[in-house]
Amino acid sequence: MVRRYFILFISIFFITSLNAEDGYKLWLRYEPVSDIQLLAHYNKSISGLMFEGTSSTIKLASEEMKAGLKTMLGAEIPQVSYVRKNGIIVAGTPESSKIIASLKLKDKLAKAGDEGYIILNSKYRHRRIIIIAANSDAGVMYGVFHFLRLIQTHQSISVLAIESSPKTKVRLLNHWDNLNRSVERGYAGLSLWNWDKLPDSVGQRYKDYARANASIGINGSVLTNVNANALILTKDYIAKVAAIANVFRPYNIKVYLTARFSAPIEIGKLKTADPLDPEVADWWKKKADEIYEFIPDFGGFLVKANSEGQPGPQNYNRSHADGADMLADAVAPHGGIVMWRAFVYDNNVPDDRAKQAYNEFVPLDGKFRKNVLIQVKNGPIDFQPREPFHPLFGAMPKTPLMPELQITQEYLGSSVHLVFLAPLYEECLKSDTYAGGRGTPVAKVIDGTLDDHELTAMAGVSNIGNVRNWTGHPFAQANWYAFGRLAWDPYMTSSDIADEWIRMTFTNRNEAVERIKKMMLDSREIAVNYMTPLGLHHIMYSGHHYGPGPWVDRGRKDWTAVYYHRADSVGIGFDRTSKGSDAVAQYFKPVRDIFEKTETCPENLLLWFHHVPWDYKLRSGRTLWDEMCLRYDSGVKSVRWLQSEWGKSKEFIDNERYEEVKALLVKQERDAKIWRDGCILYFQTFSKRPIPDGIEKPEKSLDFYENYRYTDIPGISR
Ligand code: GCW
Repeated sequence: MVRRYFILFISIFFITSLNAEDGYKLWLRYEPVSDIQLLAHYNKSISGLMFEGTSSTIKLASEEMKAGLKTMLGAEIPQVSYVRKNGIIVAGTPESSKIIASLKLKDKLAKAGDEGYIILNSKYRHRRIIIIAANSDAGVMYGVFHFLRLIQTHQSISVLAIESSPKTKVRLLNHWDNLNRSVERGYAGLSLWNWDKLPDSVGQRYKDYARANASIGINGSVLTNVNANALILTKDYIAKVAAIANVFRPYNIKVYLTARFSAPIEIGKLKTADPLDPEVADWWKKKADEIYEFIPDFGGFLVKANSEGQPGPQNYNRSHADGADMLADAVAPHGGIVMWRAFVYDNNVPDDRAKQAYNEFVPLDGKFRKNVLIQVKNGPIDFQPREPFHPLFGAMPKTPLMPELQITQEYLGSSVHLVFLAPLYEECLKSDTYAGGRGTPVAKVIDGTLDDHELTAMAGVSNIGNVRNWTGHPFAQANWYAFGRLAWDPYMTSSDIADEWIRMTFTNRNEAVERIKKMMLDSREIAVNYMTPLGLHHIMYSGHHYGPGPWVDRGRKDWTAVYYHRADSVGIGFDRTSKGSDAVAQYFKPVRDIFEKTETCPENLLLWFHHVPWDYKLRSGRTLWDEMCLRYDSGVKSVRWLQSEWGKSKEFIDNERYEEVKALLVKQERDAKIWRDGCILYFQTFSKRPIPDGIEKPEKSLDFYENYRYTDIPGISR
């Protein structure tokens, strides 16, 4: 009897543990390969591992390979010291591996650079081998993750000719994490950095975080919020940061910190933070020296200055270049860099907010030290569901510019809405700036090839927190993943990224992959439709930015919605043409001419650049008003489509994540309706036109939407 219960217990445990997929493993699930033929192919091709080198990086790479292969192939692959049979994977550098040194790989390795790698089928002493070679152990590690990805995504390994190297040098996450563990615009729990317990205890999660980042090529992490706290620069905190850096190091990840510009006053007891004051410069030099004593490979500083209340050089009538250069001089002797944000705007300037960063920074081109990068958000306002690319891209040829993309969904449904952001990133990276004539996409500016910059970088504002699945929404993991992949190669397509991610995260069954991929690729446009169609922007509710707030008209002018949509009885939209704010003039020709005219302006940016009459005829033949209503409505209907597509995916997905996404899609539909109905009813007070036929009519009155309060959304303070 007891035995029977035991068996029952064991089988229940087994079944539930099969279903239990809480998302912690991200895309590194290493599911067993169930396709028999493929499994036979892998087993035939791989018989042993020969990892050469002694560093902790090589050690972790070889452990990763061993563990990954074990679960995927169901067999322990032994570490060997000789190539005595076919199928040995030889991994190392020309220094660490005689075999690699003996093969003719010089040219290929030269192209791989510091962090790249090559993966090849080759022969050694008449035996078939697989080579994973690089110039550094970090490169080998990246190659190992790539190789594992091939198996995770069920690709053949019989003809391998992979050469890969990152197109940007510094690929980092920006954490907007505060020292009290709250995360600004974070929707996935608390900060991963448990300052109370550091430096004594550094839990497993730090390691898992580093490993996940390494698997997608991320090599840096700014631990603290750009709205900075000077305390992080005090000795006790530096020791804590050093403990984190020690965990990250083997994964080739450097730590960076945000520097509060007024730190010399706040923690240094100086009277000023004037960057031209020698005492101030000296304070920063000493501070940098101190940090590097603890963390010899410290990456450098990220700075938000003179923006949204943060202190900066302008407090002393100095320029952004004065401030950046002073900090750059402090870290330069140690090889550090400074990332100075271009996200600046001033509510005292009665000019179009979209123009301010450009106006501020273009005159400073050429004035920055060599180790300074200017970090520019993808668009000129602020991480909207859709923006045109930032006009600074291409406009500062003497200065390396790095894009800042937002991974956390501040304006895109936080961790509740399914929105795959790769299409948004891709749209920006592929936008043709014409800075060097036709065919000068943003990607070419930031990978340094346009203006010959060695120092290149890309930053993503993290969506990671301490919730079990890291990002809240299971699909939000894909945005972290996509950022890493694009930082490595800004020319990748969203479709390829989604394909890999789905196969690694959910399933390799083609039918499901195709269906889920379509959901993901359409999801961003769906959100644009139910939130801000046709170029509308910044009409979110003030404060939380989650739901609609086109009626917000109080407070600081450029934080209101009416400042941006400008709806009136004539029409709607922000006139940024030469007759309006002339923001179009900041773009190169012919981009500016294309944006200037309503007939040539892409319709998805129409209301960004134009104030358009309600009856203006769009390319569809519909009036602006009708089209706008239609887009809002189609956004809602498309969320229902997402729901039904997800329903069809049920048999391919583990129960836990299936149900979680399903429940989130219910909320997403509710929220999409609130967006649609709230916006249509509000804008109707200006358009005075009927809601066209075929569109679901709002269930409630405008008053309801204006007063709606969410009670179930992460990150909304109550
Ligand atoms: O998007 C806005 C956010 C702020 C943020 C700021 C910035 C960190 O609403 O929360 O502050 O941008 O990027 O500096």
